[in-house]
Amino acid sequence: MAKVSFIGLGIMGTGMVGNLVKAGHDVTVWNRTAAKLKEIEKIGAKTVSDPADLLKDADFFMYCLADDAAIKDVITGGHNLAAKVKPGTIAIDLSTIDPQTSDEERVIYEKNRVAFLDAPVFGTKGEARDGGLWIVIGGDETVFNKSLSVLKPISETTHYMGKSGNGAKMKLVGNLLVASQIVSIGEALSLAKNAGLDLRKVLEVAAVADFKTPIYAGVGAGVIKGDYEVNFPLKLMLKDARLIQAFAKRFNSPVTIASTTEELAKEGVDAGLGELNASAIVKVISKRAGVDLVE
Ligand code: NA7
Repeated sequence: MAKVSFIGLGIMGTGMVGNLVKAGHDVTVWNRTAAKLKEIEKIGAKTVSDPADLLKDADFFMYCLADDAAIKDVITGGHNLAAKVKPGTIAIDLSTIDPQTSDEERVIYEKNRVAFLDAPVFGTKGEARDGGLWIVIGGDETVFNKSLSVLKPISETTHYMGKSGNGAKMKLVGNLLVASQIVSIGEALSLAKNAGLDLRKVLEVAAVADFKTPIYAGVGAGVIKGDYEVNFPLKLMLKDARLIQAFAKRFNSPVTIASTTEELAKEGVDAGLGELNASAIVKVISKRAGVDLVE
């Protein structure tokens, strides 16, 4: 079993650590907010109070942090751990970040003879807790194969996407699809309500017709109950909408849905909904539409 150093006890990282421990790996964790370390010790992970202590003898250095700023604070600047990792370690970034930031990480690791994979994940709290994430990976294929012992326990699927950065790129492409579905179910339910349709019946049709998706089903079921319990916070969807646009701009590729998502998510975050589930974007849409979707 491998020695794994892990950073980030957010919604996603906490589930990942649980499954790495369950798989029998020797996991040591650091998190910025120290209070979360006490909790993770209860499930059998070791903890350190100084992140530099993670780097002594790890086989894998894994992290799942909120955004580019966090990566810059912890990995490539600030604590600058990328420059301090022992040669021979495999570093795996599971965060959703700009592919350019991922490339900055790769450059530092390469100088230090540390192999690096960008390996962001699809799925939210439930998939992280149940080891059912869908991971997309960029980097050297031999390194990817060597990392399966730590990627498999946290995932249902691992897709090797090719060269370094391709995992980060795939994640933004996928999140564009996620955003489009959350916005479209919000607009569709709001229109249906305004038009006098029974939303339960609308969702029944959406669950069987050729446009069915798990996102329409999951978000739809929550919205008609008024349940916005967080699995993936709205504030991170705003981050992703901005990342997608910056990424697409480099190719002059249109992403009108991402700019709509940014506008709606920002309105929600400004209204204090940022810590709710990303489906709270539907709250913004239904408010604009002048309807209450709770049935
Ligand atoms: P959360 O639950 O918001 O957790 C974010 C984690 O990142 C958490 O451990 C934070 O530490 C950590 N973080 C955030 N900013 C920093 C800085 N500046 N320095 C150190 N640590 C930091 O997010 P999720 O778990 O839902 O998502 C994680 C990623 O997966 C994200 O990219 C998603 O888009 C997908 P804290 O506990 O707040 O001290």
